[in-house]
Amino acid sequence: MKAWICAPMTNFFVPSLGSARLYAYVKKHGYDVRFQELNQNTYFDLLSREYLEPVLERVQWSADSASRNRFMREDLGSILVHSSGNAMRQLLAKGMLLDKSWYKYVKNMGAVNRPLFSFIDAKITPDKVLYALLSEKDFVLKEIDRSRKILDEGYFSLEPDVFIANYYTLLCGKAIIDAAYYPTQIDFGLGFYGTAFGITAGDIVRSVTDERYNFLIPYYRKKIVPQVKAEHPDVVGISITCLSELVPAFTLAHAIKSVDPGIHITLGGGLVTEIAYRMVKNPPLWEMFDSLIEGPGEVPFTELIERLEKKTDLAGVPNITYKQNGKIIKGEKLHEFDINEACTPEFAAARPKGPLPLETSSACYWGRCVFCYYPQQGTPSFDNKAQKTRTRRIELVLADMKELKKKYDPVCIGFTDSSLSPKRIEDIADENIRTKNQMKFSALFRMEKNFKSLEFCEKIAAGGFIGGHVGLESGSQKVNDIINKGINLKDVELILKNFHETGILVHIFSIVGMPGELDEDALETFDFFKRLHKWMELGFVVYPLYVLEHSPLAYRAPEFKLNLTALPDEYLAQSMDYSVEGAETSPGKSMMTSISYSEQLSRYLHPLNRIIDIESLTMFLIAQKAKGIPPEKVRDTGFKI
Ligand code: B12
Ligand code: SF4
Repeated sequence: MKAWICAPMTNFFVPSLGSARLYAYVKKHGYDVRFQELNQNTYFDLLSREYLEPVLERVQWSADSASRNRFMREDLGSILVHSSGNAMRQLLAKGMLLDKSWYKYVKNMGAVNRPLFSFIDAKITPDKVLYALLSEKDFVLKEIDRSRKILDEGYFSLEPDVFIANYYTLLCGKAIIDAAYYPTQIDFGLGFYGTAFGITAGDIVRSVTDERYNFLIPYYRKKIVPQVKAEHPDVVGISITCLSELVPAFTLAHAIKSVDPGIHITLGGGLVTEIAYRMVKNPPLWEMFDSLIEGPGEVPFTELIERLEKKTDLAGVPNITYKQNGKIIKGEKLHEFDINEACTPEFAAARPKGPLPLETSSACYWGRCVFCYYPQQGTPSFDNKAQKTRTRRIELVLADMKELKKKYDPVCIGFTDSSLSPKRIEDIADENIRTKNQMKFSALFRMEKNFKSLEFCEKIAAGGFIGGHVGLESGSQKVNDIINKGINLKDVELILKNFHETGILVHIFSIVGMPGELDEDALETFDFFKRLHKWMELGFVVYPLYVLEHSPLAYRAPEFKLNLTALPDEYLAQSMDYSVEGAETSPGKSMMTSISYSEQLSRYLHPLNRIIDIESLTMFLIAQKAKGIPPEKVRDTGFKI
C-alpha cells in the first residue's frame, strides 16, 4: 500500500512542521510513504520561466481590451507595480536601458546612471506598465528565473542584501501572477491569498475548478497529476494548518481524485482539528475527500493505512471521521498521542541554512488567558491541561536538535510551542553552552519574571537564544488582568531593556477589543508601542479580538456580558460575531482600532516591512541574527541597478 503525505503552499520562508513530523513517523514504522512538499517547492516552481510564461500570456490577452481603456491599463499597471513593491517598474527601467546601445558607456557611472534610471522609472506610469512589460517580456522572465535559481540554491546562506535583491526581483513574478489572476494573489507570507474565494464550503467547492482565479489548477495538472498517474498512491494525506491552505488543499484533493476517485484522501492538521465539526456539516466538500483525522496524525494515519490495506472497518481508526455509503460517520476510538513517541521531523525540501521548526510541547504551561484556545490544540479531545504526554522530554528535544543540525544544518531552530517556558529555554541554552555546538534557537514565549535578571538573559543569549514572539496582549494592566495574562506590566519595561542589552530580539503581539476594555485602555496599548518600539527590533502587531467558538471566552460569555452568534454552518471558521452588553465593543470596532493603530505605528517598524509581511520578516530577521547580523544592519536594499 502506497501512501503520500502532502503539505500545501503556506509560506515562502519556512517549511511546515506537522506533515514533516507525520512523514518521519510513518516512514520509520516501515510504510511505503512519500512526502510531497508542496509548500516552498510550489513557490519555486510557479516563479520559474516555465510556469510564468503562460501566466504572462494571460496578462497579454488583456492588452487588447486595455488598449481601448485607460482605466483598465491603470488597474493592471497598479497591480503590477504595487504587488511587486515597485520592483516591476525598476526591473522594466533596467531592461529598457540595457536595450539602448549607448547604455554600456554610462552603465558604471553612478552619477549618470542613477538619475537616468530614476528618469526612466518615473516615465513608466501605471497606464504604461503593461505595455512596457510586454515589450520587455523576455528580459523580465529571464531575470526572475535567475533570481529564483539563486534563492533556491543559496537561500539563507546568502548575505542578506543578496537575498533581498533577488527576493525583490521575485516579487515581479508574484506581480505577474497577481495581475493574471486578480483578485487572487500569491503571497509570500500567506500562500494562496486574495478575495476571489471566501471561507465558505460553497466557495471552496467553486475554487477547485475555477481556472480564472485559481493559479494552482494548471500547476497541479502539470506537476501532480502525472505523478499520481505514475505512482498511483492508495492513500493520500493532506495537511491543513491555516485558513489560507484550504483552497490549495482542496484543489490538490480534487486534482488527485480526477485521476482516480478510488484513491483514499484523508485530511489532517491543526485547522482540520479545529473545524472538523463544521466540515461534517458540509457534505459537498466530502466529494473531494474520504476522511479526516483530528489531533496528532502519527498513530491514526498509520492505522488508516493498515485498515485500508486489510479492507477492514475504518471505525477503529482513532480520531477519524469518514465517509461510507454516502454517510459521514465519526469513528469510535479516541487516542491521545504521547509526544514522546514522535519522531524528529524529516523535511523533504529544506533549503540551505533555512530555519526549521520544532515542537517541544503541544500545550501551554500557563494556559489561562481567557481569549486563547492554543492550549486545546494538539489534542483530539480539546483537553486544555498540559499533561505530561503533551510535553516532550528535554533529552528528546535536545536529540531532535542535534539530528536536525546534522541532517540539514539550519541557521536556527524555531520552536513552535505556544509558549516555551524560561526553564526550557535555559535547559536548551545550557546544553548549547556545554557542547559548544551552538544551535541557535527562537521561540514563542511569555514575559516571565525570570527575564528580569540581566544575568539570566545574558546566559540564555550566550546559549544561542535569539528571542522570538511574545504575546503581551495589552499596554493596560487592567486589560491584561481581565485576560488573566499573569504578567505585571511594570516588569515588562525592565525585561525589554534586558533583552535589548543582551541582544535578545522580540516581536510583540497585542489585542484590542477585549470585553471591559475602554477606549482609554486601548490607547495605553498604542502608547506602549510608541514609547518602547525601539526595544522591539522584530516589530509588533495590534490584532483585533476574535472570539472563537470553543475558546474560554465563548464558554464564559455570560460572565463577560458577551452576546455571541456563530457563523452560519457553511463557514469553515470558528470566529463569532459578538457584542458586549452596555458597551460599544464589536468585531467591526476592534478591527477599525487595530487598523488605525497599525497604520499610525507602522513608521516604527523595520523598513523591510515594505516588501515582506511582518510574520515572515520576523523569521528572516531572526535567521540573520543567528548569522550574527542584527536587524539594524539588515537593510532594504531593494533592487540593484
Ligand atoms: C508554525 C506556525 C506557523 C508557520 C508554519 C505554518 C504551517 N503551515 O506549518 C508560519 C510562520 C508560516 C505561520 C504562518 C501563519 N500562521 Co501560524 N502557526 C504556527 C504555529 C505556531 C505552530 C504550528 C505547528 O507547527 N504545530 C506543531 C505541529 C507538530 O503540529 P500540527 O501542525 O498540528 O501537526 C500535527 C497534527 O495536526 C497532525 N497533522 C498535520 N498534518 C496532517 C496531515 C494528515 C493527513 C494527518 C492525518 C494529520 C496531520 O499531525 C501532526 C503531527 O502530530 C501555530 C500555533 C500552535 N502553537 O499550534 C500557529 C497557527 C497555526 N497559525 C495561525 C495563523 C493565524 C497564522 C497566520 C495567518 C499568521 C499571520 N497573520 O501571518 C499565518 C498564515 C500562514 C498561511 N499561509 O496560512 C493560527 C491558525 C488559526 C486558523 N484557524 O487558521 C495558529 C493556530 C495560531 C493561532 N492560534 O492564531 N504559522
Ligand atoms: S495566550 Fe499564550 S500564554 Fe496565554 S494561554 Fe495562550 S498560549 Fe498560553
